[in-house]
Amino acid sequence: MLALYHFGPVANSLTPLLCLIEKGVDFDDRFLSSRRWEHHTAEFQAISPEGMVPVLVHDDRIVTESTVINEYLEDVFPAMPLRPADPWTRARMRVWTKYVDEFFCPALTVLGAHGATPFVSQIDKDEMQRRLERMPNAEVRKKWAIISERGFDEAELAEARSRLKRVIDKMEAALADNGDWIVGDAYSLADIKLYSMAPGVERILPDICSETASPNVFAWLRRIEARPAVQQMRGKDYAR
Ligand SMILES: N[C@@H](CCC(=O)N[C@@H](CS)C(=O)NCC(=O)O)C(=O)O
Repeated sequence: MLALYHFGPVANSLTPLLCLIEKGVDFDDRFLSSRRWEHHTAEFQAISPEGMVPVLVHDDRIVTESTVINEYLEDVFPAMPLRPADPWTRARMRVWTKYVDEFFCPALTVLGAHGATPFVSQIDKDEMQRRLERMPNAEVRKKWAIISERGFDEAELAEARSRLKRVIDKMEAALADNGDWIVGDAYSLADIKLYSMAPGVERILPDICSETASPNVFAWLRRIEARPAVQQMRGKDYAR
């Protein structure tokens, strides 16, 4: 049995979802609606003690962390390889996936979560308090507490925007140097990981990520969107 618990084709959930579809591996698609708090059930938290997605369940084994899940999928399902064969290119792929986990994702989370403030601030205060008490992860709880009260302040938003500009500049330079893909001569787990976040920057910050501001990143985004696996993923009907 292979099952993926996820929030749909966005952010960290997109990473293993797209990897599975690219590899053509059959899996049990366990979409959870964050708006309906479907990740707060005791059943899900028995699988994911931090209450977070994505989570892969393979027979009786649980794998967490989107980057680690993709490396696991690559080891278990090596057909349609998404990891470069050359050790140096593979090392560079991992530097990029680490960079997304440690720098890109935290910066985008600030702006993404802030954008949810109008929806979250309408939740009844007692209900929100009960929700916060059901969040096992302290960082996640802190984020929800901030957006349910006031959202992030201007200094925090400015810092996140400035970090995201550095990310897009770095990607732009890498693609100018390397060509179609972020490392090596083929689409890899590094492209998938970056693609889990980059559409969010294009949507929220068009002054930083657009055809004119970042032409190489713009063309790379369109190249990825043209892939049959991405179209298949985008065509799925996840009822939010
Ligand atoms: N480092 C983890 C991060 C996972 C993560 O941040 N998941 C978010 C969704 S993108 C989550 O489950 N949040 C729970 C919540 O906001 O309540 C990974 O890459 O899998």
